[in-house]
Amino acid sequence: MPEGIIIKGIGGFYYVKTEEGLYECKARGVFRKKNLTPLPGDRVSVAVTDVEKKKGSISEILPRDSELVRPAVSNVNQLATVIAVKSPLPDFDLLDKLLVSASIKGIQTIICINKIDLDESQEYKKIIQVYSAAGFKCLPLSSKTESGFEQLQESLKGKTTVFAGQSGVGKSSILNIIMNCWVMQTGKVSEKIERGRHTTRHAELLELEEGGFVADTPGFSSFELPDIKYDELEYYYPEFESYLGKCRFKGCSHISEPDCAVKEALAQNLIDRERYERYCKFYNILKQKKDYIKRV
Ligand SMILES: Nc1nc2c(ncn2[C@@H]2O[C@H](COP(=O)(O)OP(=O)(O)OP(=O)(O)O)[C@@H](O)[C@H]2O)c(=O)[nH]1
Ligand SMILES: [Mg+2]
Ligand SMILES: [Zn+2]
Repeated sequence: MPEGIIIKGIGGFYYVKTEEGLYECKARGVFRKKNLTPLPGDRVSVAVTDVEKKKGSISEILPRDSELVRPAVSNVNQLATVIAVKSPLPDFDLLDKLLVSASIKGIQTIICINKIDLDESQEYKKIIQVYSAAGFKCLPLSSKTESGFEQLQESLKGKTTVFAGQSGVGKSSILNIIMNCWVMQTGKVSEKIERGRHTTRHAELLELEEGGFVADTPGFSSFELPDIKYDELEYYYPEFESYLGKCRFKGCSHISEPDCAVKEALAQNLIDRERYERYCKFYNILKQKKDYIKRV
């Protein structure tokens, strides 16, 4: 029984890449009963029903290491968050939310800073400074001039990476370069809506020559932090790590308490102020949600 990875699912069919080629599979009813939907990224066993036509049915889904909801892909081990230095200007709220969400799921992240060809004053260097100091790997890119791609390809080898970020930052353009062909539609949102009105967007894993998979996602219109307890948010800021547990008060929120190690680090510019302010904002949002749930 061949084993493989689901690379996409469309209309009840799942396409499974195995060593013997690509199989078109149906899922067995047993999954429906268990309320288990096969996802791209799933490692599965295929019961072959037609060798010639490469058809079969999925007989088993191996345990998942991780599961993303948007897009629905399993076994993702890297999230490539994409921002553009310009056009559109970076949405740092969204970036930080994505970084926190990935960290909650135990998925490692990289930050792609695209469109550096438009960045005459080299603003991107400041972004790199802030985010590398916070502990993230940053890659400056231009899909126009194709610069920075060697380093990016190196970071993708052997992993399943999902690209995510605002609309128009160049996710699909980046993937087209990585895949060395026109696999993803790019361009202005308005044009895309015209062209793509009737095409549902399914996540599809694209296999890299050097091993590993990548997947594109449509740009976010809004993105909420996952429902975690507000007092856990601190764990998802790598730059806070060495200060946690060193504040005067147990359960310090690092917002209003005195003798706070995080705030001291902030005062010494060891923590970026804007990242910190977004932390405070997210903390308050999570706390309000919690208080609201308590009240009703
Ligand atoms: N100057 C410049 N333009 C770029 C670059 N990368 C992408 N673009 C342009 O930016 C526009 C948006 O690119 P896409 O790749 O469609 O962006 P996307 O992130 O996939 O957008 P959504 O699919 O809507 O989420 C297109 O017109 C691209 O040609 C770049 O590095 N430099
Ligand atoms: Mg796109
Ligand atoms: Zn504190």
